[in-house]
Amino acid sequence: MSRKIRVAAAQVGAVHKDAIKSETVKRLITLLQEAATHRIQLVVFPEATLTTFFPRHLFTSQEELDTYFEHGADISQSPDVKPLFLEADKLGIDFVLGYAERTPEGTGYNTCVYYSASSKQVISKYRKIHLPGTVEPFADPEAVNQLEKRYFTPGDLGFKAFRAPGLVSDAVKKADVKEGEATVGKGDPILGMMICNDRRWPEAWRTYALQGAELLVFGYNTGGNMAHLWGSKPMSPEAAQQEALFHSRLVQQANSYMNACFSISAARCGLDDGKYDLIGGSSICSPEGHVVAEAKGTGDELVWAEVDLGECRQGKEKTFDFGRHRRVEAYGLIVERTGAEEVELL
Ligand code: CDV
Repeated sequence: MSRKIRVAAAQVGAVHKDAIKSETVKRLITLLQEAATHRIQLVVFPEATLTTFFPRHLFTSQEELDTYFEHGADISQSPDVKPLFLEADKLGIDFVLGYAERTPEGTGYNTCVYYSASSKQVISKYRKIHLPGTVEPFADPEAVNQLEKRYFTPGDLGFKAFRAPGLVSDAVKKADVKEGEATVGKGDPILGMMICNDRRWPEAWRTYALQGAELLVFGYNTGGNMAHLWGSKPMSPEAAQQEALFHSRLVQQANSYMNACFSISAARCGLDDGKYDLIGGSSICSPEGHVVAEAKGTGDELVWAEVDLGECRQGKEKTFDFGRHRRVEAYGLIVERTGAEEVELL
């Protein structure tokens, strides 16, 4: 039984503040078409792919802010974005797309959806849970802001793993299972979605891994020079970028290994408005923590690989066989306490 699938991260370079959404979508379609030439089955696009990373700006006009959001309940019907869904149908490629969502009730979420070409519908939605940054801009006018706490509400959909149909040919289906038959690792691929800052939180990965996730996917917008946000010591812009890239790789490789899953990360990168740099480094990582494919530059670029989900079994059945080795009786604080409290002074 083969559990090989061909997957890609579609890295997207600079998208300026005044970029026209339909033009940006054309770039995504070009990446999708390139994916088709490699017989890719799943393409992951970045966080908030459709616009510049607007949470770095302070908007005083609600009308202007709302131009960066998708409105309505169904992204696949958004006039600017619909051509991407139609192309995916034509090419038979699943995709994950990040975008800013304004619900009909007016709530703003940092969202992504999984579109299944074989089902011809969105089969899963995730809303970013860990919102970094501040509500108010930094006092220093030179600082790069991260106003996600101002513009978005923490996601309300949890970390819900799901199976994607049509990616592996001989997946065991519920209806065909005989009594007592073992099905672990034989069904349709189990996926989980995160968005950017979520990748730095092991709780997110572990919650998915506890549902058997074999492939975690996420897009990101990570500034190369965010000293105000990180509180980092002074360093050159080049050193700051390298440090940001190092941490991005570190969390992806370590968490893929510790949760025995593949992962795909897709960067929005490059120099927005000739001023705001975002790191690249889109990659595909194995359950043993190795990078199997990685972006070379900071522009539009397809990063792809054929991965065998069967390779997750080693970690899931040996080192990280949760059922045999986890000790939940010792982990109470993880859910009882949010912030750290130092132990008593001596
Ligand atoms: N978009 C993000 O969530 N960015 C955060 C930092 C740069 C604020 C990140 O964790 O990469």
